[in-house]
Amino acid sequence: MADTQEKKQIILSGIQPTGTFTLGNYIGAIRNWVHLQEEYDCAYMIADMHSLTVRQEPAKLRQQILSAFAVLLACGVDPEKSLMFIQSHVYQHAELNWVLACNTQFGELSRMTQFKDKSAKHPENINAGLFTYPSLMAADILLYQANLVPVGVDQKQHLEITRDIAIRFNNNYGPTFTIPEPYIPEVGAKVMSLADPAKKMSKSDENQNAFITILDPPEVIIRKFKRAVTDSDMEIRYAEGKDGINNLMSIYSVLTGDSYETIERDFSGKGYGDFKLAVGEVVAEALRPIRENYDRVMKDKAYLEEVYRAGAQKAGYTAEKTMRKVYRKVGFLAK
Ligand code: ATP
Ligand code: LTN
Repeated sequence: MADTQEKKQIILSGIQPTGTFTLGNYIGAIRNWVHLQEEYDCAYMIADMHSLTVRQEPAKLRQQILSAFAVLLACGVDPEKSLMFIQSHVYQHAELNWVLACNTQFGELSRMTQFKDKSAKHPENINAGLFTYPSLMAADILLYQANLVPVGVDQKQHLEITRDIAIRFNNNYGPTFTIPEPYIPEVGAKVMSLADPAKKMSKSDENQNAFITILDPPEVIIRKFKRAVTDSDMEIRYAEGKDGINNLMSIYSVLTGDSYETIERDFSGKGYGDFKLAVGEVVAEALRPIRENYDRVMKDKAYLEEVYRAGAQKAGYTAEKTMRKVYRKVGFLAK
């Protein structure tokens, strides 16, 4: 019976359409989005507004937004179970961003490591949006009153500032927002670059061999793993100082379900070459159905449009409810 059923907890997450998603995005975030949609009330968003914080080429961005949306569907995010939408289609994100930005301190934004990293990477374009990025992200989450936010570990700091902003707002204006918790996987929260295992695997890396994209064909995946940087030791074991091997082991472990002990036992006496090939094969196999689904979904533009339009409408309804409450709390006059 509907009225005796417990209300499901709400999940919201987003991903920027700044390039083809990597294996890191998949393992750290999207894969969990798919699992979580069975038990939670989920909303997943293409964060196109966030991607403007770095200069984008308009025609390419438009294509990437659609492609990113199709990749989510191809990975198994199901619009029958989850709300899927594109951030810029729901104008309340920009509205709440403003209110939250006025309740966020310069000092706390200055401490964000992503801001420091990205401004070092793009010294010619340290724009105000890059600086206030976390208040827009807080708006994304708080508009939907999310309880949980599944992300990779690099986003933990942004979740903490979101919580701080929400707690402060509730204290100043009375209960308004649900305080969200991060949901970060234990293994695979930070997949490292294959070229430099001290660095996070990132879709915007200039070195193509540093990352695997979700849409790479099997032979490319295997070639990239064969070239993955490891160490001069010979043993396949998870240990400090073996960043390259640790990274390969965690990828293998997440996708096969095997523990590190099992992997160490199964590959004892074998060389790095054998292990790299095995990891490449497991990844290629895991991504194969996604690539096939993607090719199919991308051909059906009418379906894509139908899903994102319906998503925008539904998201807008929830977002507007929160927005009306926020405007009332801060003292704006009702229309
Ligand atoms: P960019 O390189 O453009 O900064 P990105 O690859 O870091 O982008 P985002 O859109 O910023 O991707 O992140 C989307 C989601 O993927 C976030 O939840 C983030 O934590 C997760 N994620 C990104 N990179 C990794 C990684 N290497 N390992 C695990 N999770 C990751
Ligand atoms: N900043 C995130 C993308 C993002 C997001 C969100 C994640 C934008 N809005 C809301 C979770 C919830 C990133 O992954 N770089």
